[in-house]
Amino acid sequence: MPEMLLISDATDAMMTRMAEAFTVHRWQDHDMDWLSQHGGAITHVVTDGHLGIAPAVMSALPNLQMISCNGVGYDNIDTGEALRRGIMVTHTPDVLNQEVATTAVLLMLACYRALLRDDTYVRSGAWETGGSAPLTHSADNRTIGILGMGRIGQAIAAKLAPWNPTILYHSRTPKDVTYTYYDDLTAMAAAADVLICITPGGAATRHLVNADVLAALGPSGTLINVGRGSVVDETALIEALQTGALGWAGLDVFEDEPRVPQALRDLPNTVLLPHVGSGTIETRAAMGTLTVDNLLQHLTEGTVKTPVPECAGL
Ligand code: NAP
Ligand code: 8YV
Repeated sequence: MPEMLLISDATDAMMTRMAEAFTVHRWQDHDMDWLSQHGGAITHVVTDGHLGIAPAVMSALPNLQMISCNGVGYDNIDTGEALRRGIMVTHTPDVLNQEVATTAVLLMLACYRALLRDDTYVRSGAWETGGSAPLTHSADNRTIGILGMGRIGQAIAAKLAPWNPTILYHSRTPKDVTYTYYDDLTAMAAAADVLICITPGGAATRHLVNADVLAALGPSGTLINVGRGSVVDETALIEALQTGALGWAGLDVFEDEPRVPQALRDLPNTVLLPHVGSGTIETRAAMGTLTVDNLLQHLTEGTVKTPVPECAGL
């Protein structure tokens, strides 16, 4: 039987299908010494966008043919090295678009309507003695800038329609959409009430959202990040939220997950989620199915359903 290395978690449904075709080695049960002995037997890897594959592990797999990533983001997989070695890399685009878009809208509404503050007001009993809760601001009719108008960015824009927004967007190249393109992120932030980040991570997008962008978004502005933590300068974000230079932040992703700075946790004007943008049973099942579909199709036919763009020509 062919042998594979499972770096990430896998659902029971994924395990059943993978074990029918492969001897599955779980990385959590092994170490580099084991890999130096057995690495030559492994042809396939399953991982996720967070764990990726460490360069030392990839180097210890001389006969690796394919890496199937259970997630659309793959910034922790060295696709340059994969391409050089002729290793196919796949990911899970599209099947999670709607879920991540729901998470972005959820965070935006929670910020505007102070959902966590008002929930605490009821649970703590403060309502019984304190009278009506303070008013919040409306999420309707806002100008919303989307950083990254790709598959998920477009799903977010569509899902926001009932709130009657004006949608702006920034990416390196304009897209075939009806929204207003800005080639300058800071200028877009200055024009927007809300900035929603949904670009990939990695060196090219690191700290795109810096102190200048946050200052442009301003004291009544709201930052939503459902892309990658590395896209936002977290130190600058904390300072902007502490000083009131920025109004609110709704964050699903952080620079050093799962460690979230205490300062962010202490702030009343943040809503924080543990990277659950795609984290429903239904969407994770769809992602898992596509992850294993790619794996098995590569094994049996030498083709895949959803290669990452860098490997599409392999
Ligand atoms: P996609 O279709 O490839 O869209 C990415 C968008 O980002 C494109 O519009 C791209 O346009 C833009 N972009 C890329 N590099 C940029 C740069 N340096 N500056 C400005 N814009 C840039 O990807 P997707 O499927 O929408 O997914 C986007 C990302 O969301 C994933 O890579 C992942 O990191 C994140 N994600 C997070 C969760 C979560 O659980 N929170 C779940 C799924 C995905 P240009 O190439 O023209 O610049
Ligand atoms: C996953 C994600 O939680 O798809 C992505 O890029 O960030 C999330 O859907 C992540 O890949 C870990 O599985």
